[in-house]
Amino acid sequence: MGVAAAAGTPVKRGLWQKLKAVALTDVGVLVRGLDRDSLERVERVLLEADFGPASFALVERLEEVMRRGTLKTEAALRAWLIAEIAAQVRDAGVADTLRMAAAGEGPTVMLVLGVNGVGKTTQTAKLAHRLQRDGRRVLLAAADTYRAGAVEQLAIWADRLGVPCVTGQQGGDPAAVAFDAIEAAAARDVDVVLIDTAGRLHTQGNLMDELRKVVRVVGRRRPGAPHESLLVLDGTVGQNAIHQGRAFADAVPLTGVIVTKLDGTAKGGAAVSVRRELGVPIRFMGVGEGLDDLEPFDAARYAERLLAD
Ligand SMILES: Nc1nc2c(ncn2[C@@H]2O[C@H](COP(=O)(O)OP(=O)(O)OP(=O)(O)O)[C@@H](O)[C@H]2O)c(=O)[nH]1
Ligand SMILES: [Mg+2]
Repeated sequence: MGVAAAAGTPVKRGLWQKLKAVALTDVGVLVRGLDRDSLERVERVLLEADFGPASFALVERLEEVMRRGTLKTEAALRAWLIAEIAAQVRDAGVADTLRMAAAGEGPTVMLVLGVNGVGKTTQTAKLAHRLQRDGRRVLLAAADTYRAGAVEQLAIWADRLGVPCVTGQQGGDPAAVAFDAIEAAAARDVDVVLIDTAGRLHTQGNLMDELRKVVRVVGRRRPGAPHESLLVLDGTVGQNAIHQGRAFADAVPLTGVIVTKLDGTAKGGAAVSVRRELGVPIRFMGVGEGLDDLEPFDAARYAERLLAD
């Protein structure tokens, strides 16, 4: 195989390529089993891919199965790894059924939140698209009154989707926009209000307070709302996503997580820790910039993506 010879080349490699390079240094490996050094290198690759403590469990299991000599081909090793990683995240997700308000109760309210640039606005549009496909009438609320151009960005998506978009003034109160959006939804017989919020660092106390206020105001206007508070996490940022997640979960009762940018990343292992650390299920995976690039979270597909050949 001689994969190790290519180890120094500065090509952006996927996780499987990296694992192959450190584990399958020659054809004899699958027969002999992995030595200590190779196992340690595998562990390092997994840690770098943000698997966190799950890395140790994976390597332990790998050592065991290599010793038994049951993995005879590269393909078998890859399939084994996919199954193992899938098993690690299996309990991380739940079915993609979004909580909807009961019939006759008025609009369902969904809040999309997270730090800057993780993909909130894009996932809001993707969710709207998905709900529309299910026959729901959707309305978007541009509650990012903070960043210049944010309202316009959401309005463009609304235009493409052919759905109404409630906006406020730049610098205005996002809670007021959310309130107005629910009013508009009730008047127009809309099923779901999707509220896009401003990116905020989990360390910005005043902005986290602002988020709490949005939740409070929404809940007062519409008992039971928000029905969904979805935290968007960038799948490529690693363990830091967990710190962000914790701070948001402290501020707002989260109902689910959307992990984005899982397309073409050698990382993404952080999703393994999300469920365990936050106690919040992953609902969806963002796998691109288009409207259809939102998949219900599925452990096997997730593992397949991470170990794409
Ligand atoms: N590759 C990839 N890119 C994505 C995905 N989701 C969003 N993006 C891109 O990420 C960038 C940021 O997306 P936005 O939706 O504007 O992120 P945001 O969280 O709303 O950003 P702020 O409002 O500035 O906090 C854009 O270029 C998107 O096209 C995804 O699943 N995969
Ligand atoms: Mg945005």
